[in-house]
Amino acid sequence: MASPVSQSDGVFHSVCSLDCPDQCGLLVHKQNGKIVKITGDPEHPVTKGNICNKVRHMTERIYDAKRLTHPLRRVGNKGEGRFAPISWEEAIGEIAERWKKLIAEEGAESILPYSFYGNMGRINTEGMDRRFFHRLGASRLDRTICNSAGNVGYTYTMGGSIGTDPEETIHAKLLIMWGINAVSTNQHQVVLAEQARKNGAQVVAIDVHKNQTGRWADWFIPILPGTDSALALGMMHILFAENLVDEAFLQTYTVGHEALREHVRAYDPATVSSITGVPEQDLYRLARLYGQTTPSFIRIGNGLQHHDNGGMSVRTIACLPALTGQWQYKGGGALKGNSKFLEFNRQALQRPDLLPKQDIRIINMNQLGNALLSLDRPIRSLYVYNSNPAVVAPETNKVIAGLAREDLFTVVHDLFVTETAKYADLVLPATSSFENTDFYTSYWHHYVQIQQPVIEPVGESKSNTEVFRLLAKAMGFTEQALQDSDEELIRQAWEHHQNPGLPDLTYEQLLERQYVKAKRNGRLPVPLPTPSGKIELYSARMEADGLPPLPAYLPPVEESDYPFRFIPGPNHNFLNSTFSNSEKHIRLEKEPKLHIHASDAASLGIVSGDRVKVWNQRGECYLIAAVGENVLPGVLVSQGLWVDSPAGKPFVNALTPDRIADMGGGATFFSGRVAIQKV
Ligand SMILES: Nc1nc2c(c(=O)[nH]1)N[C@H]1C(S)=C(S)[C@@H](COP(=O)(O)OP(=O)(O)OC[C@H]3O[C@@H](n4cnc5c(=O)[nH]c(N)nc54)[C@H](O)[C@@H]3O)O[C@H]1N2
Ligand SMILES: Nc1nc2c(c(=O)[nH]1)N[C@H]1C(S)=C(S)[C@@H](COP(=O)(O)OP(=O)(O)OC[C@H]3O[C@@H](n4cnc5c(=O)[nH]c(N)nc54)[C@H](O)[C@@H]3O)O[C@H]1N2
Ligand code: SF4
Ligand SMILES: [Mo]
Repeated sequence: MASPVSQSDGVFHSVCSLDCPDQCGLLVHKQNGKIVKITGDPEHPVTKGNICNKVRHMTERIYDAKRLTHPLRRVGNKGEGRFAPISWEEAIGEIAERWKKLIAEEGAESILPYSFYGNMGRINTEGMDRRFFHRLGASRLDRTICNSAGNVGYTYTMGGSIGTDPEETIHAKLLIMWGINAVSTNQHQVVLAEQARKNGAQVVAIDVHKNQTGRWADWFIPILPGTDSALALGMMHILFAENLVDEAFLQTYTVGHEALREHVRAYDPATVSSITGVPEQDLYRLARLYGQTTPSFIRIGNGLQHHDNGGMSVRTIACLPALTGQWQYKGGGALKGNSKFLEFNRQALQRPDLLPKQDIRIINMNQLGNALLSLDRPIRSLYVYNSNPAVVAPETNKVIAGLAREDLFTVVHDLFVTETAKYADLVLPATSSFENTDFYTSYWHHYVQIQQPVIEPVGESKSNTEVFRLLAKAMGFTEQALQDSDEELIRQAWEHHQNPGLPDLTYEQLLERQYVKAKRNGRLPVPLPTPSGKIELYSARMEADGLPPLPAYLPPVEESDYPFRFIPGPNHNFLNSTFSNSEKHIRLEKEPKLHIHASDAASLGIVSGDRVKVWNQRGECYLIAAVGENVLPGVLVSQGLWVDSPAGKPFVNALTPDRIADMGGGATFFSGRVAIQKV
């Protein structure tokens, strides 16, 4: 069959490359060699032809006049965004020359890659790049900005990213959306929940903000930020006290249930209510509803783990389904992530054997500002791809001060001149995923998909894999692994992968079948990959790691006396900072709002629509007040990583802490405190 790129007209299978759990199947419509429309693929078993507004408008982004088409060299000051076009030969030549000199003078660890999942394609985000930087011997980046704390927390309990098959959640009778704004961030979970609802299921949302998801739920439970583990422990207290637990399941499939039963006596409803702000009668109602409804499903979101104690919150909530034995029932259980089912051969793809030595320093991406400003052995060159740290990383002012260093040689590879790219010495144009070959594995559903290029690269843009092949050549690296083609990379990722759920997956099958589902070894795949093979309510591994072995409530860090807790989350029409430069998406969002409780607003003389300054010891930003009852008193919530606003600088991460969470080196975006005033 001819490849889509060689056909000027037609409709082609594709996959959404954005960092979104749904990982939708797409259809790309082509006319006269150009993409004219993107729709959902009705044949995708989970997403079934529905896609979000963001991607329905994706054609405009692919052909956006602002899109980069040539490499650029900076001609203005750092941050000014003035550039002149250069050739790829010049760009690659200059990078190689600068890096060779740096390596000779200061060692390869003076170079730092910085990337995340602006594109979820595996070979372009964690394939050829890893091989290249391993071989280079550059400082290593700990990619912790998203879900590290929660993943580690969940793994202590369950052994890995092993959750309910979302397709089965249509059978649940109770669905708890816990710290997830699913209407915006996991819309197909909402579609599945709606199906369950038609069969009589109830939906509960537990959140610090009554947003789209809270309004959709049957019952919205507002909670104070960072107190979720206390709520879960309070539920456990009632479940044990009222004999709403499944003793047989606890005996067979868990360790530590006796110790947990004793331990949760301390979390009595009065104590838990005072910590969480959830009234005692609501706590009883929730615990009884959970204890008396089967199957019940908890969708654990990312928001509740962006706190100092986020790992423990997820670790604790992950224990709940075991108490009532929910893992036995179709649609029961919990889901934080499901990547374990789609594991491929990471070693073969990433080739850690190319590292020149094992003890290369590792830098936590949440502390980029510190890394650029205060390391004894300084970073002299930064290479950014698939990410926009000037907007998405915490402590923006430190990050910007670092990026502004005259002695830092910065290269940014992106589709646009992002805020980060404005500080680059060289900017390289990236292809969109529709111009690439790659494979995609969801972290929510169980399908792997392949993407073949649908159009030729726009302008002179190049994919990440292609740029790293060019850089490897220019550096004089002769390993074949650094010249392997995209197809070879995909083949290697699926050879000897030891994933029993995808026994003999080949490149050809991926092409032919389009949507390949991993098989699960049962609802609760026992033995679990925990040390005991069981669900670990008591975790000896946590104890060895210096953490409380039983679930616990550890209060959030009180970093200052500023009066408000500040939760700056993502919004509906952007994808992190992606689309924040698009007129259409900005229009849909209208303005960067700050949600404040009516009582707080009244005492500060603020009404809806007022421009407010929000500040703390780290910085300031300007937002538009939205007064109401959508947040608890003492809590402020904004949505979206904005880059431009008529209200003034909207960079919320100027206020967020770069403290590291309790587990996994995770981010603590939502554990900061701020003050506000009307301007
Ligand atoms: N439209 C859209 N979709 C996206 C994204 C996007 O930017 N826009 N981003 C993508 C990415 S990278 C990710 S990681 C996911 C994130 O998507 P989600 O998993 O939904 O995570 P967040 O939106 O960060 O936060 C979820 C909710 O947690 C709440 N929250 C904050 N702190 C607490 C707390 O202490 N307790 C409780 N119970 N709730 C709390 C917030 O108010 C928010 O409603 O979405 C992905 N999908
Ligand atoms: N305040 C606050 N900050 C947050 C969050 C929050 O909730 N609140 N969420 C955090 C979370 S969960 C995450 S995951 C991070 C996400 O942070 P990032 O990973 O930085 O995500 P984006 O802002 O979407 O930026 C991705 C960039 O990659 C580029 N890109 C896309 N495809 C390609 C490609 O193929 N090649 C190259 N070279 N570039 C490409 C895009 O154009 C875009 O500029 O943000 C974090 N920051
Ligand atoms: S962003 Fe998410 S919901 Fe939208 S098309 Fe992509 S995968 Fe689907
Ligand atoms: Mo994320």
